[in-house]
Amino acid sequence: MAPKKVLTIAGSDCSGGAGIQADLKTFQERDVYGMSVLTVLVAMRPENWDHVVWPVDLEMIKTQFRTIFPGIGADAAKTGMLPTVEIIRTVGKLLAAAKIAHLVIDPVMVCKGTSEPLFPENTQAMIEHLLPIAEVVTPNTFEAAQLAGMDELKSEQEVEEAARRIHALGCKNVVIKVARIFDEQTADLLYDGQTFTWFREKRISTSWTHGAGCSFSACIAAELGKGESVLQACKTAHDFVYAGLKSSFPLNQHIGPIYHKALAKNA
Ligand code: PXL
Repeated sequence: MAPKKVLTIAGSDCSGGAGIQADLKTFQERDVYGMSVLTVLVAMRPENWDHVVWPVDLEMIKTQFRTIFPGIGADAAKTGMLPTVEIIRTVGKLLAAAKIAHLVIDPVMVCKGTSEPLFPENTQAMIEHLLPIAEVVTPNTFEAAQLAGMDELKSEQEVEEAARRIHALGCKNVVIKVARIFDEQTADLLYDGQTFTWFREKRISTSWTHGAGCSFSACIAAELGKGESVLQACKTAHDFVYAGLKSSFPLNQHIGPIYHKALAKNA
């Protein structure tokens, strides 16, 4: 039987840990056929790992998109880094017109190690053009606070309140990735508009977490594409990333990715 087809619309992280590189590795691990629409190229200066960001020409983004829709079709899609308001608006319109069965929006605002949004004006554009068409949106706590219009999230109650507010923006399901609030725990919170489901783990003490967020949303898209429920897709993504984090490793003194093969090897 032919594999399900899943599309990532995201940026290139030439270090291989995040962006489309992480998404395609995740798709391979989850046994779906991965395709990509590249929105931006990201490179890092070797001295200090400062990011250099080069958006892809809008016409070329549209041309790539048309290769997939209507050219091929996909069972699910996810978005990652979309660097400009214009690109967010265009991708939102293309996705809405394509009527994709399953759409996961990863509202990427920062890269690991940076605390300011790369493109602050993009938050409003994501709220307007992407959240209303999302089946699942997967912010980290920083992105969740920005989308919800809240200050830094510091408690379980505040994370749940942010999930409520983001859900009210029109997406069907919200998953907030809680990496840093609790001392002993990492957790993901799924809110479907009715029920809060917490996936909790003992916290892993590592700095090598690059690509965890991208891989999480990619895994959800893969599982939805294969016909899993949102709840099961989130559980699998949680387990996939947690296993990857337990086996994460440094590339250099600045950065270290999760290990995408970890869940399969330990299984
Ligand atoms: O981890 C966020 C992220 C997403 N997409 C691309 C990136 C990064 C961080 O480096 O480079 C392309």
